[in-house]
Amino acid sequence: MHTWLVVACAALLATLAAAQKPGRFLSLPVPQKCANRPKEFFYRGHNYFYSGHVPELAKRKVDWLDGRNICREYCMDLVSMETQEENNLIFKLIQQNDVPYIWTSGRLCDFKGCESRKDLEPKNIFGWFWSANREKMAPTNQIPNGWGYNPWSQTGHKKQRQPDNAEFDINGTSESCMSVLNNVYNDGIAWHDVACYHEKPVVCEDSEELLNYVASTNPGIRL
Ligand SMILES: *[C@@H]1O[C@H](CO)[C@@H](O)[C@H](O)[C@H]1NC(C)=O
Ligand SMILES: [Ca+2]
Repeated sequence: MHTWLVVACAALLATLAAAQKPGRFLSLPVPQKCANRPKEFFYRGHNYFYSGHVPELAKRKVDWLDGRNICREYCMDLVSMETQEENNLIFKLIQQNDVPYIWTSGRLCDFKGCESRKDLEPKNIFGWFWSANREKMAPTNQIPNGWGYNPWSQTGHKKQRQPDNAEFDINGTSESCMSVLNNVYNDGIAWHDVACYHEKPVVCEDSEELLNYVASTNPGIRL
């Protein structure tokens, strides 16, 4: 757990290293926005929303870091699906609303601070985590504990199972961010590694860390 936290700090730097444009940072929460954040559905103590259902965000498609920052201003972060039940809710949202794709908080640990982590090798199997809470993901080639299926797609650009880092083979751009794609490769709704610069709508999920921070620094605020 503690070693993972080291990576956690590095994750903040990582977003910088990974960004094409220099000087990009994670946004701080905006108390007023946190108090009035969109709440589309509620599951196990967390609120969620799809950006396509929020009038002021409905037309926006953003890269992965901007996606995190849209959510973070609301005391949320990109969605993390640690359980099959939660994943099913997100898949249902995508299916019922015909959403083509979304960003999640899934991220490959391929930035500064990750090099020395032998436990994350090989990266395509052991190197993925949820950046919203820094929880490690199950090995990508296995059905996660407690799940009935492997959420990573069995196919993609190279007709290989995901993650396949396909864009790296095309032009050297790593597929370091995790998206849920809706049948883009005739593969149903499934997880894919995708280059972080692509622009997509987002699903945001409450961040306990940011909500606690805003609650403790704004006495009396109702979140
Ligand atoms: C890499 O290839 C993709 C897909 O063709 C393209 O959209 C992207 O702009 C390319 N990136 C670079 C750095 O050339
Ligand atoms: Ca891929």
